[in-house]
Amino acid sequence: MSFRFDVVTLFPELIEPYVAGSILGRARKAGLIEVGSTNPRDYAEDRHRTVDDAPFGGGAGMVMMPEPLFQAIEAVRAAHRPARVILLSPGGRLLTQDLVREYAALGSLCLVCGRYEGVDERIAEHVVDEQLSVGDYVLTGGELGALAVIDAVSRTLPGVLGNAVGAEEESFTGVSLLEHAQYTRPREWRGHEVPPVLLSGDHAAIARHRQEEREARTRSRRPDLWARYRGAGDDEAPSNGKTT
Ligand code: 9D3
Repeated sequence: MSFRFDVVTLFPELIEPYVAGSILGRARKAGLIEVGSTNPRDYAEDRHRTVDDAPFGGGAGMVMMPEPLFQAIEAVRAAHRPARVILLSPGGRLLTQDLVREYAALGSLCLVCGRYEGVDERIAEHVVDEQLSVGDYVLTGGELGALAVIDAVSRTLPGVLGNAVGAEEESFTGVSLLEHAQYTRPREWRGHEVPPVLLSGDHAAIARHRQEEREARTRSRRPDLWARYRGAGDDEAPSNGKTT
């Protein structure tokens, strides 16, 4: 059974090229995923096909009207019965790999993209199942968020990554620590050498080097992840043996 994604968006032309041009295109050809788009503008009620209006109470910008968005979501529900309807919104909960795994188990998703200053709150409150943000920065609309969800969910599905090791490794390591550095040929590039231990053939030493690098990087770049990693298990005698 293939995983079905439906994207509700005023800009369906933004979705297809990324899907077609990435590993998702291969997954689709292999019958592992399907991606559809539905445009709320097709459900506008006036001859100008209006989908936005000024905010009640005043303020800058425009708000997406509820009815065209609702009709588009209902059309997707009727046609494809998505397991969950998710509104991409800067005010939603943050996307994490744990959430990606939860979504991957559902089999189908409808991803609703806002534009302008946002969507009418009654859609957020009464129509969708949840709201999701992809990070604490401001995007122009939900489309990049929807693509992030499609990409992250798809790569967890069996068979999507050609090499099964990648998927297994990823799901196993999750994001508890940052990755170690990677190098390929040449062994000296513009005066910069590959760390000699990687050329030593000593697999235990290589594993140790990489683990130390992951910890050092995580500590300096992602103190939030480092605190969780260090705190995993017993808080007075960490099972990972780290004391700094
Ligand atoms: C002035 C207040 N802005 C909220 C931070 C208004 C606003 C800006 C940008 C409302 C919507 C948007 C469009 N962004 C998204 O639809 C969006 C988003 C994002 O901006 N950041 C991270 N994740 C997401 S998911 C959808």
